[in-house]
Order: sequence, then structure tokens, then C-alpha cells
Amino acid sequence: MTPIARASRLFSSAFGAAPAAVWAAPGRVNLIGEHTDYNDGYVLPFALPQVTAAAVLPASSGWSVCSEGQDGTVSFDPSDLKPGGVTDWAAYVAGVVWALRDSGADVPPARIAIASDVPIGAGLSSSAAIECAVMAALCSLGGLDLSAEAQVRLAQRAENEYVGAPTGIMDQSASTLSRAGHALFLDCRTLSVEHIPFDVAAAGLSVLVVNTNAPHRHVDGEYADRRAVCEAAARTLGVRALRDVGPEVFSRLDGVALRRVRHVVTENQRVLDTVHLLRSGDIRGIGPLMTASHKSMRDDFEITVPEVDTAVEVALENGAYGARMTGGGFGGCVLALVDASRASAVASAVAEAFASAGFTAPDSFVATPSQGVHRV
Ligand code: GAF
Repeated sequence: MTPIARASRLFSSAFGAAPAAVWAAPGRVNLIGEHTDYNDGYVLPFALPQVTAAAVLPASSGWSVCSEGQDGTVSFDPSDLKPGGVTDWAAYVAGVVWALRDSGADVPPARIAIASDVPIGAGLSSSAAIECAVMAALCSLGGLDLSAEAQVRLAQRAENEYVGAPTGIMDQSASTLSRAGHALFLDCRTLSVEHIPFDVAAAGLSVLVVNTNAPHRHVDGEYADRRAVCEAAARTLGVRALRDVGPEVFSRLDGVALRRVRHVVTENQRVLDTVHLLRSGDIRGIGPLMTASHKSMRDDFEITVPEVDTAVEVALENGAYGARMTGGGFGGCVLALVDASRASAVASAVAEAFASAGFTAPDSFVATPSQGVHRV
């Protein structure tokens, strides 16, 4: 059963009525452009077919939410909405209500049921999927006139200020703005968007996603540390954000700051180069840029772990055109661009290498660029 059907069914059993609407928001992979979003740089994600579904119905007051796999229903009203007032998984829902209300929107009281097939904790943006599904559902239910860009920015505020994770704007943008068959080229300073055709299947290719199932180690603290070092480096260099500098600044830096800045500067260029190749229809040509991105994350940004490095190496040894970790790092998933006919062989080779290394078994699937948030 799809998450959409499961959210509807859960809604009926929890609230004794049928939902008025169901909205679905996808997880994402990022083709290239990692840790560039909070540096005002460029990213190139695409939405996954895996979604989080939010089934909704107006209520007389307050908000009640239940989620598949979680016990009971969490209820809150405006007085509970200060950051920290609602915790755990329901904070992603309360955060959206809080951000909307804080912006002056008249958020409708509602009952909400959630179901998802976006893997959690795998760096595939499960938290943005829940935020964006709830955001779209509440905006529609209340007739709130918010642009897609406003919804993205408010969903990011929910994550940053309510949940307390200092992330950039890529994930909420990907979940909201993506288009099927395309990658989303996003300028994270202006939020200007170009939908880049990315028909991998027509080119006889697949994007294989390997979820390493590596336990995330120190993710939150390490992410915040990388962001802080980048922002401090921008101040030192006298610019608003690292997007405003190029390789000419490398000679003014050393040590950790040099490595972090070098990653961001070269990664932004790799995104632009990838977009250039895709615009000319050369999908295979982006492979070396993906692999260079991985090396930069491994050696300069220092956000990979042995499981992801192994998955990348084995994919390349088995014929991938390029491979890289996707997402915030310290575990999570690897993308490999492979001939479609080789996808399962590459997945098996990675699984064998993981077994030999004593790592937890990985999961793999082929990702097709899918639609952003939508009503179903
Ligand atoms: C996480 C964050 F949520 C994004 O904003 C982005 O920084 C990404 O890590 C790294 O590119 O997914």
C-alpha cells in the first residue's frame, strides 16, 4: 500500500472520519552541490518517488497529529507553539504551524495523519518531506495565499528555529519545487530555479542509490561545526558568503579553513559544470564531477565515513561513470551513475564488499527524478 493510502487509512482509524485531502511531498537526492546551500551557493537535487503523505481535515480548534509507527495522537494549541513546546517527531508538524503563524498566516485548526516511505536518517530528506507535505496541506486547507518560495522559506524556518537543526534551504526547495524528469538547479541566494532535463533512463543510465545504513555519527554537531567554519571564513575574507569567493582566496588561508573553503568553492564550480554538461545532453560526462565531489567531501570537508567511501570505490571499480555521497554526510547514501543494465550488479558488488568489511548490509534502489509536493 502506498503512503498515500496508508495516511488515509490511518486518518480514518485515528479520527473516525475521512480526510478532506491528502498531500504528498518527496524525499530527495542531491546530484551534486553539497554544503553549498548555506554558503549562498548552488545545488542540483532531484525529488525521489518516495514520499511523505499528510492526510488532513479541518478541526474546530488546535491541531492533532498522528503518524504511522508512532503511538497515539499528539495535540497542541497556539499556547504550546513556542519552540521546544512540542518535541520528537511531532515537532516537524508543530514547527510548520508555528512558522506559518509567526509569519502572520491564519492557520486552520486541523487533524493530520502522516505516513511515509522516505527512509529516515539516511540523508534523503525525510524531515523536509514531512514539513513540506504539512505546509502544502495546511496552506490549501486554509486557503492561505503563499507562493511556493514563501512555503519553502517557512518550512526551513520550522527546521532551523523550531526543530533546531541549522540546515540550509536545499531540502525544502527540492521537496517543494522539483519537477518529474528534471533536476532542480537552485541558486540558494536568490532561490532562482531552472528545471534541468535529466532523463537518465532515455540515455540507458540509472542513478543507483546505495543506502549504507551506516549509523550517523555526531551528525548534528559536525554539521553545525562545518557551517560555523564556513561563516567564520566568509567573515575573515570580508564577504557575505563563500559563494562570493573563488580559488584566488586559497593562498590567504591554511589548515582547516583552507580545506573547508576549497570544498565549497570547487563544489560550486562543479555544480555549474554539471549543469553545463546536462544542458548539452551529456549525462555520462557528469560522472567525473560526481567523483571529484566525493573526494572533496572526503579530503577537504571531511564528512564521509568508511562505509560511504567503500560504496563509492566499489561502484567505480564496477563500472560506474561517477559516484558520490549525497546529503549532509557522516553516513547516509551514495549515488552511482551507472549503465541501467549494470545497476543490480553494482548494488550486489557493494553488498558483497560491505559483508567482507563487516559493515551493516546496505539497501539499494534506482532513483527516478520525480514530482515535488502535490495533492493526490
Ligand atoms: C542537509 C541539509 F539539510 C541541507 O540544507 C544541506 O546543507 C545538505 O545537508 C548538505 O548539502 O541535507
